[in-house]
Amino acid sequence: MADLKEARVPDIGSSDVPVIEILVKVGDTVAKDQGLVTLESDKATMEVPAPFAGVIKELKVKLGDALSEGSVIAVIETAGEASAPTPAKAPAPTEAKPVAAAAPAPATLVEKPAPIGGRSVLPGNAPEGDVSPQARPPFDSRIVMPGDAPYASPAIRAFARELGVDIQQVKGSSRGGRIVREDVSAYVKHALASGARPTGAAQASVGGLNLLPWPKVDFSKFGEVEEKPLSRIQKISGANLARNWAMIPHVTQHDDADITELEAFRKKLGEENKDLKITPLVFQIKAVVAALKKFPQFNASLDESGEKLTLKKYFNIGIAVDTPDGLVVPVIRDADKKGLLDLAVELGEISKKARDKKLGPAEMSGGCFSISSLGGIGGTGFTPIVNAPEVAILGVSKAQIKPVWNGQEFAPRLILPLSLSYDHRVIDGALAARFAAFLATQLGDIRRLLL
Ligand code: CAO
Repeated sequence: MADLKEARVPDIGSSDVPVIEILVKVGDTVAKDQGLVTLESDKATMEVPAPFAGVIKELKVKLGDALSEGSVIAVIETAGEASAPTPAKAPAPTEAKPVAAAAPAPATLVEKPAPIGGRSVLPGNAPEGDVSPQARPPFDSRIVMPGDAPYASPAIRAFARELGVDIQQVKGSSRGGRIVREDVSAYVKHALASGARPTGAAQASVGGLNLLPWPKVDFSKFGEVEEKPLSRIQKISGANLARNWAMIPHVTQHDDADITELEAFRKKLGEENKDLKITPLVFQIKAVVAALKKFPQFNASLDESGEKLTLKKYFNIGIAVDTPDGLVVPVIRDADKKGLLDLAVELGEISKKARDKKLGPAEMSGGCFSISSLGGIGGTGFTPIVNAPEVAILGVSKAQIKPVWNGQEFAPRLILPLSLSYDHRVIDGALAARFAAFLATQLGDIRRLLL
């Protein structure tokens, strides 16, 4: 009679080991000891075999999952035959441990004839008497990795991933079909010679951008040149910007705010506070805080796996400041608790500190959302890069008088261009459009902003 049984991870000597390959799919018929998944820790690559033969009914893991002893890998429908312990297919005694980079054999898991049905242990970890070393046949990748799944050590797999090579495509030249470094190199050389690019899992995997090398050009061949190293700030912010641009699917939503009334109020406020520089930016900070309260999805951070969002209940706003050495982003903390004049004072202080290179790391951390204002310079719109792990950033360009139709005539209005870049994994286009429209409404109606 058919029976549903769970295939679990045996004692693998460490916990939270990531799944790097799934060797079966739902509906597959698997033989006992056939590999189900490959786990790769920083020390070893291990294949977890099916503890019994049958049909895969359900797969409980996906690539990247971290597994520990007892984690369920799959539900297997067995044919009902007694899953009596059978002699294990295992590496020779010297190969009984999970392999390190240079070791010759994979960490084959063998069934333990224990009372707990189908529980397996690593040969090296098997309690005495479980598996007789004498009973183990010599290592053969075709036995421990049915279906000709390739065997390569963690270092070689990492090497292949670095080069964007699908290890499945590489033919192993070493004993038992093991893939060595030279096999991967030969594969790449052959692929390049034949005009093909390395293909496969790494190409589709996270971080596997598979980019062409940076062009090397001798510019002096074309005219006079001068070399100038980037500043420390440029190097740091450049690396962050490159990561954020490459890893975050950006979309930029553009909108306009009619700030005619706001500008009149700002001027009046400036006249009343002559010792203070009150720029449009303080109103934008206020409007952003109101928008973050209404759309909490924008006051959030996505974790590294891209699966969990942390929503923040505080309102710290990063302000991009242009300095002679490069871009820095000091943070105005608890902006929701500060009035316009407080914000103007603080903005003046952090801008000065930034330009005097006096900002400490604490003053540049803890941001929820950033504003990059180029309005004092010019422009009609741009696409700011999201400041990870934030999920959105507001770019502000120069306000200009434009003719706006008011139903009867074109009236001169001061129009402020807004460019909202956002992480499309977290924020949908419609939500971004609502956020930007809300910002425009806030900035267009000073009474709302001051509520
Ligand atoms: N439209 C029209 N005028 C604007 C404006 C806008 N959107 N924003 C500011 N202004 C005006 C200000 O009112 C001010 O006018 P006055 O001199 O007549 O008072 C003038 O432009 C200069 O403002 P500012 O730039 O000194 O002050 P700010 O508060 O607007 O901005 C700061 C402060 C620190 C954000 C800004 O100086 C700065 O460094 N911006 C650059 C940010 C940046 O580089 N972003 C790009 C990041 S991606 O590479």
